[in-house]
Amino acid sequence: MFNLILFGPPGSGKGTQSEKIVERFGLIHLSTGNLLRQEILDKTPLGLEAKNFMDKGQLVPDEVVIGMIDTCLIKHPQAKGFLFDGFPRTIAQAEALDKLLSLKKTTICKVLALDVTEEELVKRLVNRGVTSGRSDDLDEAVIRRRFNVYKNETEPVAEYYQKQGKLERLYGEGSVDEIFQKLSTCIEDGMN
Ligand code: B4P
Repeated sequence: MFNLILFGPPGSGKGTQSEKIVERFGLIHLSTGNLLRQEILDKTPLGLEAKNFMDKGQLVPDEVVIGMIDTCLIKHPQAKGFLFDGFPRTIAQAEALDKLLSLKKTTICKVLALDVTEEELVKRLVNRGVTSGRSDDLDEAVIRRRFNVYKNETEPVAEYYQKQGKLERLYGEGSVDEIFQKLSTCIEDGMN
């Protein structure tokens, strides 16, 4: 099994690149952001709880997202590998993921981190807010709060994987196709 994490700050292109990666490499895409937004659309109790956190630019509680990932892993017993997008976002989530994968006798193979300047990130998110109407992209104060949460709670996850020798950093600015080419080369290296 080849399990990959696409890592980076809000707006770094994780969702955009994940769609292309799963198409080329046949991995199962697990995006906690997409799963949570679907719960909100379906107006489930989980979705209603998550919305309160997401609208404020805060992380949804660990037990909620870990439970969602657990359910998804169980649903795909034959997967040739998973692409985790936007997860793990805290050390507790990373530790829980290690445990869930070890139950399946597998592990994370690579963590690819996209580096993008804060100026470019704000530009991308504000643009997306205009077209998508995503409530967490519309207000610049909420976007800045998401960056703070990222620095305090999510950046330590990069160090967690660095210590395991699994982290690779890539420059995430340029065209979508240029970045996809760089990611594809890293994934092919990891698969061989
Ligand atoms: P996510 O859905 O994960 O979204 P994101 O980090 O904001 O965006 P992403 O990096 O995927 O950006 P995208 O490719 O779309 O999280 C949303 C919220 O959900 C979180 O704030 C949190 O509240 C909650 N949540 C999710 N996971 C959680 C977890 N594990 N634990 C707790 N809470 C969790 O790109 C952004 C924009 O840039 C797009 O408009 C795109 O078109 C554009 N773009 C992409 N690549 C570009 C490029 N190369 N050049 C120019 N523009 C580009």
